Amino acid sequence: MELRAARRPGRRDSLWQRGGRSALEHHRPGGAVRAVAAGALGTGGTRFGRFPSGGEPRSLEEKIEDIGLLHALNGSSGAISLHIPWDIPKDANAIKKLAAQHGLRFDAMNSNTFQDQPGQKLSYKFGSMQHVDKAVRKQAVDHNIEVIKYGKELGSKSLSVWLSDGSSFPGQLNFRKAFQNTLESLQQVYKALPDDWKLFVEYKAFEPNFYSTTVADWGQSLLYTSKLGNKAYTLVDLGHHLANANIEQIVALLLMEGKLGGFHFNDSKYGDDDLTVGSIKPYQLFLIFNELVEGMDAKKMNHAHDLAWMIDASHNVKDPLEDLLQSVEAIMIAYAQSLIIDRKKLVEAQQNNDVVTAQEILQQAYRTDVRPIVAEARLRAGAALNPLAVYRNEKVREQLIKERGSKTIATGL
Ligand code: RM4
Ligand code: MN
Ligand code: MN
Repeated sequence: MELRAARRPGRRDSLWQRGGRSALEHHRPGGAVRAVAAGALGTGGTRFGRFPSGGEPRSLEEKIEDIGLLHALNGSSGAISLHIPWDIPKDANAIKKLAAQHGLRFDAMNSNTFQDQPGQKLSYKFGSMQHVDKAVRKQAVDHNIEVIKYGKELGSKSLSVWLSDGSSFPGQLNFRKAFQNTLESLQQVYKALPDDWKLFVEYKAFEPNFYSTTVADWGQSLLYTSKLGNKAYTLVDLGHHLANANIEQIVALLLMEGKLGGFHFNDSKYGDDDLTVGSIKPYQLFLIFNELVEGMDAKKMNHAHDLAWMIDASHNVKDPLEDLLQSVEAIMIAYAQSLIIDRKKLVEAQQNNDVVTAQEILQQAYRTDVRPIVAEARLRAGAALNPLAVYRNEKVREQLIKERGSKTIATGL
């Protein structure tokens, strides 16, 4: 693999004079990742502190510029997923125009009823859509409807709902009532959803509540999305499972049911760590893509468009943009590896209960170094052969710090 950084063919200008060609021209067939959660562009923190790397985006406009830069470098980051109220577009038309200049579209809109905002009337301390008080539930529903309104203005086609609702101690909550309240609230949001939109219901096993979560796992999410209707789908965030959960099996069954909406990619060792995709369990990522490719092909789905491919990560010690480049690369590698699995032989081996051959087939693909072909495909699509090297050689972070300052803090977690 050629490690030397390559620019787009025929481009002599620095990445900083990005006039002219829009990154949209460089569509990658089957290109995997389209969206990056807008919260993922700053340095994340823990409750112990935050160590910003400087030059963080100070506004939605600057977040869009950052993702535009990623997209120009890797040709596979062509959408942005906004959080409201962290990323309220003040002038939707101007924001849309700016995004289009960078070849970006708006993927799922995210609502936020897990934090209290300044000036908010009622508190979400004891939940939002599950709340025992109808007025709190209504406030949460209204917020989601407002998020849909922002999304419509931007041309988004989906809403992601992640609820932190749950309980921290036994006895705090009636599980059945909490479920029913949440379902009723979601039903009202669903009613406000345009016909060509999708509603994603994200699940998470624990945190910030530590005894129960009202949408805790894929079964519970599927229960909600099945009751809601065919515009509702389950969203899988890789870090939201209990340890050692078989995520690839979850993915296979959700796909089978036509209920898989998409992903929040990240990686984890212990919990919702939000680490760089593929940094801890790359084989698991490959096995997930194995199920995805097999399952999407069985349903004749479009790899690029029929699911939402988003990254939901937090960067405590790395430059967020470098981290995101690594994440997208890990996804492209796992995707490419899953495309070279000898499916015919695998079916045969399964049919013959030949466990050894089945394992050999998967590992043959997993152990193939597809990095050169992923890089070549990226180059041919007009992006950089080695995005990370270009980013470093062009001293992008240094330029961002010069432009924006060293103490800027992006909205998000
Ligand atoms: C949650 C979940 C959501 C994300 C928030 C900030 O753990 O992953 O998707 O928007 O964090
Ligand atoms: Mn998530
Ligand atoms: Mn999370």
